[in-house]
Amino acid sequence: MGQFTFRRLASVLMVIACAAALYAGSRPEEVVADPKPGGQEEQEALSQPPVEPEIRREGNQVYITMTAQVTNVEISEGVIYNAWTFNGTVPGPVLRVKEGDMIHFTLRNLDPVMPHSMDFHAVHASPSSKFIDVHPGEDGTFVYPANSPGVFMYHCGTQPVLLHIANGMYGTIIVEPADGYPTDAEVDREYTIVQSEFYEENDYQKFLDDEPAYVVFNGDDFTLKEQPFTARVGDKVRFYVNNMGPNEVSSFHIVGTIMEDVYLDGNPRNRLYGMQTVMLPASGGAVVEVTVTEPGDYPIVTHQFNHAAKGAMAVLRVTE
Ligand SMILES: [Cu+2]
Repeated sequence: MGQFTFRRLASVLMVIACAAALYAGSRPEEVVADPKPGGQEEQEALSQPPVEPEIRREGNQVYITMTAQVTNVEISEGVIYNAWTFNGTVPGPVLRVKEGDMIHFTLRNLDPVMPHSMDFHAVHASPSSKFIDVHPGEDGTFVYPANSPGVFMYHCGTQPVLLHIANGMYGTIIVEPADGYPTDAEVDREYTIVQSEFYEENDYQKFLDDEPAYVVFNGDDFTLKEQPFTARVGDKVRFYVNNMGPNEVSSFHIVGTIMEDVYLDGNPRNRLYGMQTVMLPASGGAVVEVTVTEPGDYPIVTHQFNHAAKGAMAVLRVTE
């Protein structure tokens, strides 16, 4: 996040250690292993412009092409994270398909250094043949059915997975139920909220050990406060919510409302009523519906308030 990361400090220390080792007459590689995988500096110097995903439908065959790329994103005002992304945004684009669709997915890896992959939680597939690495500069195409409706996480599944998710490679795919939700006709407007965490930039040890520095909705800690979701008094508002983690759960709550209908993981058969808070495990999703009865600003939070204080807050602005 800063210009001077712990990793750079480590590399400076390594140079000093190597110089000391040479001076002492031993070979430097015996003293300290290179902590930086090759090409990391090349990645850090890069910010590839976001590109739209290509999505084309022929009947129930859906052709989706997405990119893996390295792009700077603003996670807090003035705080830039050199992220690993799908299509240049964190989270990646919200995808929507229908139950019963066959997905023809192509991952175009624009990252010059690092292999990446795509693990769709929405599909039935053999991970060892369909969620495999696509190497720098290459395309990989995989075909799988989306047979279960829901709100699903997608993420890069390249090892170590924690490194790729914490660096920004995730998003949400909504698989619309073939017969819709029982409440479809009542819904006046709908929004998507994706919760995720940021740690010290690209620092795997901190991903493993530390508390998140930021917990955010839709990729940063300011946009959804400055530009609230909107509704009118009497509207029924649907939120597709999905927690990316990588490490923390979300206790999703909308202040001033009770959730009339909740579909856990977005499956219409997982219908719950009258909930105050929905627990979203890492990767978990839900469809959450509330009717707003009075004008005002309704904060949307994770009720784990240390995380809300670190950014995971939005506003639903209701007017007459
Ligand atoms: Cu990746």
